[in-house]
Amino acid sequence: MKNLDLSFYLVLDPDLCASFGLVATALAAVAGGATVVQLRDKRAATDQIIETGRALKMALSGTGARLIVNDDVEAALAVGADGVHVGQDDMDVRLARARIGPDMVLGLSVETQALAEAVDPTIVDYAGIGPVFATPTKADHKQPIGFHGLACLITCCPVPSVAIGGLKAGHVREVFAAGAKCIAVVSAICGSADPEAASRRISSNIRSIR
Ligand code: TZP
Ligand code: MG
Repeated sequence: MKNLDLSFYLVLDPDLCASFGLVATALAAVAGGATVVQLRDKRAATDQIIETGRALKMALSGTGARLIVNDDVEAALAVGADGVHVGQDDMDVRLARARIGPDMVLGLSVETQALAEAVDPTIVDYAGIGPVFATPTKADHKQPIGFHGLACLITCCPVPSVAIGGLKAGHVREVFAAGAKCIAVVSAICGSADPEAASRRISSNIRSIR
């Protein structure tokens, strides 16, 4: 998996990050232990994603954290991001892989057992599985799967799994016990008054079970 430390994955939300901004929130989260940062801005046009993505890439350089761009393959390429994450309704993963080449990371959202079984490990590097719980962060999310559903989907998914949806520091143990390689959070960090401390709580919980 292209040297990607998939253990602690921050997904940035511009609204929730409004008080500190995307770059400062990402840096605080990485200082607290986040290993992957995804730029997810559903309202931005490609130009705007590229501008923000370049600022993030510059800020994160030298930290060891990896940058993933959500949805927009062309923006991910223009930014020089480490990877791109697509949903089932975004660009087809075969087309995305053809466009980004073999070296960039490609993540795919998976919400059901059938979709988990259909993941092609020669194309997709990791699966984002969820939502584990209902969450106000993603208005149109699919049916929550709970930890039991998470474990089931992970069992039939041929690539490493990133659990997402309503997850907080207190869920770390159950997420990894279900077989996930990674916990992904948005509001647990972006909505926090102290993003670095919030991130540190999650990473220290991860360390405590390893
Ligand atoms: N995909 C499934 S749930 C979700 C995404 C992007 C949002 C998760 O946000 P939060 O605040 O960690 O519940
Ligand atoms: Mg998408």
